Amino acid sequence: MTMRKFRFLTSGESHGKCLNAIIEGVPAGIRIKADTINKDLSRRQIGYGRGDRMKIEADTVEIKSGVRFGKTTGAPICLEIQNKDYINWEDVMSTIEYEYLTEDQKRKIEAKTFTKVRPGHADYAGAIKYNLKDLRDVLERSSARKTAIEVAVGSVAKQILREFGVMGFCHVIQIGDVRLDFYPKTYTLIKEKAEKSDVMCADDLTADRMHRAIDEAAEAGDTLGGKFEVIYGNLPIGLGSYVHWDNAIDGRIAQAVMSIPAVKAVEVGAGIEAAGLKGSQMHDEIFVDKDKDVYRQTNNAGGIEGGITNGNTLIIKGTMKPIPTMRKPLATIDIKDMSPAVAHFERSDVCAVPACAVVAEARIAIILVDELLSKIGGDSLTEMKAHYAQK
Ligand code: EPS
Repeated sequence: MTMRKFRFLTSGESHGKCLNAIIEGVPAGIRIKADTINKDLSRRQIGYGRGDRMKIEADTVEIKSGVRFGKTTGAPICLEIQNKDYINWEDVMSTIEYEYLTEDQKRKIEAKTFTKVRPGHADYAGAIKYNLKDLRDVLERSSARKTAIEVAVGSVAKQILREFGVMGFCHVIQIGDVRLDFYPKTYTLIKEKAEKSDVMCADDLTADRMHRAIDEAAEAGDTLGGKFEVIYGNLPIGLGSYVHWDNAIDGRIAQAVMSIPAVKAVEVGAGIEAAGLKGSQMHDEIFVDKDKDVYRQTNNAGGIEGGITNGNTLIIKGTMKPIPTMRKPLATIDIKDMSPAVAHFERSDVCAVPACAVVAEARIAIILVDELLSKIGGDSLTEMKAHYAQK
């Protein structure tokens, strides 16, 4: 993703020492709280159907630079999350040259080496692309563990957006074949109910059915995917553009969500339902009230027209496939000798759709803040606010 104003890189492996990010382009004077980041990190960890790894980790961020007395200084911001599990993987993840390792260390590494590719994972294509013989070298970075630090970056983005009244949330609308059919009436209600649910579902009965579906999948050694929705309100008109295809904000958001591990589809507003609607049913008619304020009675566009935010609520849906690491493994091959095999299994999650929703909420915040900074600019919050008032 080419970022324009809010740029960042992350590093870190699933069982390595830590996950890091360096963010560049955050104006000075923005209040950034580690506690707020930590709340988002723990939201990503909750979720009925997560595996034993989540009992080990209690993700917390350390802000290592760019913030002084609670506010950004304009300098790059460095964030770090320690992997608590690293203590169990120190030898396996060693950076020291192999010949200098002890026999005991080599035995531990051997025990964690694997060559039986998991269908649906990055294992096979990744091993061939990078010429890697031990699939651990693929797993470690392809793992969804890295989304923890992305959520921390997204949380910084959300704290910038909040200064401009832009707020978002996410909720789960499907797990396996269990769908949320009845939405609470307002976004506030959906948010409140979903926040209290360990499957992030805004309806208690549907949440119970989701629990049962996860239990059944777990018993069968299987996994489940699902669908989530991310909502952002109070966005200004004019983020994104139609002038070039890579400026369209729907395209940028789709890329940001589609590249979350296991995401297979992204929808904007009415999304795939639009195929079956007539033009007269799809498009949101425009009205003005007595003060000449523009309003609409529908939002099938999901807040974007012509690749530009149109002032309505942003509505994005994402579809996640079932997790490919399975207790009842699938038929595959062993890349050591290309013989038939059953896929590798260590431990895994049965369902991570709520976590995926939190990651999508974070990644969308990153795109929104990048677009906001591109539109209004400013080296400090004061300057940004002055520009925003004139927009
Ligand atoms: C993952 C496998 C599991 C998940 C992990 C993603 O980790 P482990 O192999 O250590 O049990 O828990 O997700 C996270 C660690 C996380 O923080 O989301 C995988 O193979 O992608």
